[in-house]
Amino acid sequence: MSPASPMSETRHDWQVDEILELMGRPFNDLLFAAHTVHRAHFDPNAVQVSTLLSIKTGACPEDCGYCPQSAHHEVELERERLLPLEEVLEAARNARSHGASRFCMGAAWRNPTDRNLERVIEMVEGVKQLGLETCMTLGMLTDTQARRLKDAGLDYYNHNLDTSPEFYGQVITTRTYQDRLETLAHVREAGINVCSGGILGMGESRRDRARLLQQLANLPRHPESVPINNLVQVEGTPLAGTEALDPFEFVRTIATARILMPASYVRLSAGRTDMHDELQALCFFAGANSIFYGDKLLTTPNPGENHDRALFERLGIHPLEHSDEGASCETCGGVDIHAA
Ligand code: SAM
Ligand code: DTB
Ligand code: SF4
Repeated sequence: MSPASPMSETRHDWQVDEILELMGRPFNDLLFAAHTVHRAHFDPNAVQVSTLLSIKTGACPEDCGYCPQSAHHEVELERERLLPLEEVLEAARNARSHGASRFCMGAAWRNPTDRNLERVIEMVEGVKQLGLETCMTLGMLTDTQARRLKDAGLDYYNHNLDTSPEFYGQVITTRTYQDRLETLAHVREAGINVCSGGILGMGESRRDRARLLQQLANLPRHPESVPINNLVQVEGTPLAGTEALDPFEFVRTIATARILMPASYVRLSAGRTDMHDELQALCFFAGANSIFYGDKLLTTPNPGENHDRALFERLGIHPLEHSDEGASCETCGGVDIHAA
């Protein structure tokens, strides 16, 4: 059975040449394979919807070359201290009333201090009480911090590998790839669902994209959620002015992620404001089944809700109420076994 067979076993031993072979197939062959895998594991017309809120904006000590929130870059950005609890809950209520099933809170930190952790824990507890799934992205976590968040009821933690181990040093120098892998291990060991992916269009090669996917797919368990961001170029960041990625290359990466991590939610993440609806539709066909909803990501724009609602309608897509509803695997009937 070929590696792209819908019934192929979930693997954690992908070789980069196998991934490059998949990525380099004729476009229609790759999309057919990815869509077949997608259908075997998910309702192809259901898309999970998350809303993002920046709970602490700007002045980040890290030097990530893509990021408008880094204190190392000259970007026009209003800095904000950690938001008060009530403001966060108000935004979460609003997200819920607009159909989001998950509320993701992001902070521009290298890592949370223990004092800040206590404050974000109140946010997790409050948002959960509203009946929403919770996700946080706060930078690096120790094992103790991850366990504290788990005890508070955190459902997902987002921490991206961003790119290949080889290209990484050209984008970020203030923390290592190994630091990121360690945070992911702490999150996994604490029993929190892992959300981890990367950014395309930073000037990396196809091999770098394959290596990123290899790192994610060969983790001991696949991340439950895999955000694939297209670089949002922000004036003042070192990566502004990078040559845009061929959109078909973006779709190829989504399709390959779907084949490598068949039961994971693949999120068509940042960068949608620069994509035509046709390109987004191709991404959904290739296996993307999650998006951020709402007119802002953390600091940059996102297509407005009305636009996304109209797009879903035109494509016959419906938003998922809860992410474990989406799994419809013909082999096992559930998502957990695959993510094992
Ligand atoms: N500070 C925390 C961290 O880096 O882990 C959490 C917030 S950080 C903004 C979350 C993720 O957003 C980054 O890992 C990166 O993948 C993504 N991101 C940031 N700026 C971006 C941009 N300009 N375009 C696309 N993705 C971006
Ligand atoms: C992810 O992979 N993408 C989101 C979320 N995780 C936190 C963030 C995208 C940020 C885009 C730039 C900005 O809005 O500041
Ligand atoms: Fe800071 Fe996160 Fe932006 Fe890096 S990506 S500069 S860690 S907010």
